[in-house]
Amino acid sequence: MAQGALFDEPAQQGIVALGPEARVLRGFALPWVDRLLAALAEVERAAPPRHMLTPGGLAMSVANTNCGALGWVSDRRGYRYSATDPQSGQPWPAMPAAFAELALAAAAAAGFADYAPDACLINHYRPGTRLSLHQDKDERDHRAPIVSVSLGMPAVFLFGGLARADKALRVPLQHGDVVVWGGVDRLRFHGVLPLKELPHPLLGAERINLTLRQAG
Ligand code: MD6
Ligand code: FE
Repeated sequence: MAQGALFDEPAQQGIVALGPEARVLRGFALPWVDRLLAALAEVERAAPPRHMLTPGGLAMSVANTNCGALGWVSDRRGYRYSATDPQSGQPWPAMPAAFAELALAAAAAAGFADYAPDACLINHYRPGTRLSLHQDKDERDHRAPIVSVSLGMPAVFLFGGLARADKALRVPLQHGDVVVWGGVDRLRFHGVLPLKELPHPLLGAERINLTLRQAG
């Protein structure tokens, strides 16, 4: 049975409910992929992906960069949003129109109107890369949705509860899938299991995740 039925709404083709205000939109980004990848190449020419340091001083296994008015950064001082790229001292590249359009459409399809993302974190995963369970709490508004776009190699997304120890759902994500979580589900713990080496026809042995937020 589609999980949508658990949340008192008709199950819709390609939409899976992970919570009252959390949805997986299967293949939702596929019509945007060409525009996303072209825009991504432009963004990364100006702000190349890099392995930021955790507050503990270790290099993150994910390589990341940002676009939009604000970018998520990590270093020995902690996690925060910054209007400039610490590597160049310049503002982050502007949010490409295709990113914003996709994020708005996905948020609307998941029940969130008036979404205005001002930050997009771009994560690059290789085989073996993982993202440990965490909550996204560095944004000003802890209810505005997060829109997470998967490109390239498949991954298993962990979607837990409001406490770290809560059992996490294991959600397989494919190229083109979009996950949206906000409202009562916004502070749920989430992460990504270590990636298997399952090269993708378009992107090879890489997974790219675009995570859009209303941060400021
Ligand atoms: C992902 N990323 O890469 C999801 N959250 O699939 C995140 O959930 C995330 O990379 C907060 C800060 C950095 C991140
Ligand atoms: Fe996160």
